[in-house]
Amino acid sequence: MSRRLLSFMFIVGLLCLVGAVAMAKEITVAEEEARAVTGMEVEVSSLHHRLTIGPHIIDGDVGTRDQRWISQAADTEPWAMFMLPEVVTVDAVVLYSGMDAHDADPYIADTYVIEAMQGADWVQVARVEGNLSYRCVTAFPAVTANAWRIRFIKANNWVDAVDYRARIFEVRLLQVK
Ligand SMILES: [Ca+2]
Repeated sequence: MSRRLLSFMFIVGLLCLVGAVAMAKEITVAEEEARAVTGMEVEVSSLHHRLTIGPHIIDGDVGTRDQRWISQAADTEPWAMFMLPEVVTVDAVVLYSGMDAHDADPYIADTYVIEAMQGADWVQVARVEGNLSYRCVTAFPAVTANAWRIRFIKANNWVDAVDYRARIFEVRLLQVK
């Protein structure tokens, strides 16, 4: 067997191993529900109208239109902040967004950053770009904090780009247990 073939087989084997590890880390909805941080308060940058309030994104309902937070059209970089009475250690965030609770909906949150308060500063722990999934799971190295924030850089991927509204069904911070 040539060295080139051996190298190729080694690389293929390595890729399979990396793939298997990535698969093993997939977070199921059951795991997400079991690990979701509770007892949070939420504050948001703006409201589309008086019924599209911030607490809707932590009410446990991930698929009902009327149970979303929707930000104001003119708020070009909306954000949602989550505050806790004590620190929690979190290693993933699940965000449900869009209009009709299905993948590739044009109103899904496209690009956003997840931040944790460290000392007096917001520190970025993850960035999502080009999201097309109604349920978007973002895993990152565990961070301990009592305040978290999601800043939407491109709050939806509607091509006309005249509508900057974030349409968020639910946000879950997943606690390391
Ligand atoms: Ca909800």
